[in-house]
Amino acid sequence: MLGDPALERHYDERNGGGNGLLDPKIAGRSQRQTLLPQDGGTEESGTLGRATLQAITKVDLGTNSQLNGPRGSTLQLIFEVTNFRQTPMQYFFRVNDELSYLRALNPGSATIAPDQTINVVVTLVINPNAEVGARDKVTFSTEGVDRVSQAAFVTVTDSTGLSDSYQPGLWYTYSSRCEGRSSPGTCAGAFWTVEITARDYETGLLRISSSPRGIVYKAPFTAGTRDDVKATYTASCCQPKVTITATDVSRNARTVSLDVTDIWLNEAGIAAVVLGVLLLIALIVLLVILIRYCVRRRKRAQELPIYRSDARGTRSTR
Ligand SMILES: [Ca+2]
Repeated sequence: MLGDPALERHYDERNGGGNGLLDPKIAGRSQRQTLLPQDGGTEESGTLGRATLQAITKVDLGTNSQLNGPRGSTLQLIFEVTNFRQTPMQYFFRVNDELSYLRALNPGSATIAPDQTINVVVTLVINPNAEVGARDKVTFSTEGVDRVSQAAFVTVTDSTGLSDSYQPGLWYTYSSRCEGRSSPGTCAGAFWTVEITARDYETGLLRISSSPRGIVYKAPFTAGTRDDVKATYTASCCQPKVTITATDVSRNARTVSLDVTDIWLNEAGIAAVVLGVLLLIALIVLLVILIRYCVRRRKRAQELPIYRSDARGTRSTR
């Protein structure tokens, strides 16, 4: 599926028809290679990327994108394209969808300076005869040195729209920490990694972002999905803090602030602490029983002379 023919003509006019975007061979290649840059990105952040963190192109869906609307409405999706390379790069953009709601793409190409982000606006008009609940899968991708794509589900709603006031779920686990390497003198050259999972049950997850940036998705996902979305964040031990935000299609956001130098216990550590507390409670109970026993014994010992004096017959008992 190569998208809306009108939109492709739009590309053709914009780019003078000479950039090869409409060449079926190139178009086919971009379909096949959709996954490669993202996979490469994950690998980079895990191995060689530890030194550079991210030397790739990244595409994110902007949080002000409109992923649902009633029949006949005009929606805009904003794709944020970032060039993480050290040099300016020229990119061509393309977009396709399944239900032919696409109307415009702006700009069709751009040169992005190092470490800069530009917004590419994709405009859709929902078919007036569309069924409520229909989902159009829109796939945006870059062409040029990197082929990176990001897909999104656009959902047709009734006139009241979708209601969702619940934040997405957000979970994390550290896969490496800066043990012994977190002080300013020892942090250089050491890295830490946290694995993130986010999920939104209502309108679906839009994106996971971080400050400072550096989130890498483990696999391509379609914005609006209700499945788990997994990502990784890796940073130098000299930068121990990060704020991670998961946002759903209705712009509900959940944020966690992490500091890798915080005291933290793994499962074995938690088990040891629980066992220690249980032992302490057992010890206290034992001590209380012992004290009560001793007190009773002493009481009985104090009462004994009275019995003795009784035995001498100074007083009669019973
Ligand atoms: Ca939600």
